[in-house]
Amino acid sequence: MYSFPCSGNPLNSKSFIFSFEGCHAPRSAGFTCKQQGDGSVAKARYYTGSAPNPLPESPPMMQTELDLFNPASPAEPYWIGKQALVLPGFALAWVDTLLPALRQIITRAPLRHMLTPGGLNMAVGLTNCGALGWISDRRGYRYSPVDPLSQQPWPVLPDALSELAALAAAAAGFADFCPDACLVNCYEPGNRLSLHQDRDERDYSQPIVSVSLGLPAVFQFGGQRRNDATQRIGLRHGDVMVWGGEDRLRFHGVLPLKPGSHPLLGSRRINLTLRKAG
Ligand SMILES: O=C(O)CCC(=O)C(=O)O
Ligand SMILES: [Mn+2]
Repeated sequence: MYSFPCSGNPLNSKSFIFSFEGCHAPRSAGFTCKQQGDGSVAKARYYTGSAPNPLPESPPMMQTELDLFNPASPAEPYWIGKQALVLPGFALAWVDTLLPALRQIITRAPLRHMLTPGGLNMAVGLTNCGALGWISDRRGYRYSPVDPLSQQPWPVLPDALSELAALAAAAAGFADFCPDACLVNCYEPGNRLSLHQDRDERDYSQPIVSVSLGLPAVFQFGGQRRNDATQRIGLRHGDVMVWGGEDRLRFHGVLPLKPGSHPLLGSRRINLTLRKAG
């Protein structure tokens, strides 16, 4: 099991080995994704393009909590908005590369509980990789090219993560997505993320790609207004969500994480949110 302490590790720049060579993600029009994990190999096909018209009447989004803990094979991708797509199991083929990379990121830029502008500590542990990192403190929410803890640039975005994000975005109809920011969220049981919009980025025409690892969670996907009804979407280890275009500013959040233990990540959920911030 990988150890990702939410309180963070001491800074250790010697262990950091990635070099950033720019975003050179493939721009393929469709591909086959291999599922890994329990030894079996499942194949799922993902397509680029826009949402089917009409949207499926009953996408498999109303999973019960029990379903979420069942290690079933990934379902087919499904749309939860005109430009919002859930890709179950999409990241599984990258997990073996992502986990050691994440470990190095967290060693260099430890997870920390950032201060809200109101002076409270956030429950979810956060860090970043990429040219820009999302931060919060008394001065507000913003992107910074340096980690305020070390005054050093954030660890580079691993190529595997850029590639995964570009392919997932392309599957949802967003060609040439080239993220420059990856926020790492580490949830422990009981942690939640209240409804919010992602609006600290410059260009809202760029989508958001969100990768879930570890314990399952229930994601809330609302509307353009805070009080709009929300859909509940079960997100499991390896699931990826993409939302952009007319769905880019929809309110969203995460319900309190249920206790549990994931074989690879233990008692936590890690979410990687990739954005084009600058
Ligand atoms: O953890 C998640 O699935 C969502 C994270 C999120 O919305 C954010 O970091 O802005
Ligand atoms: Mn968000």
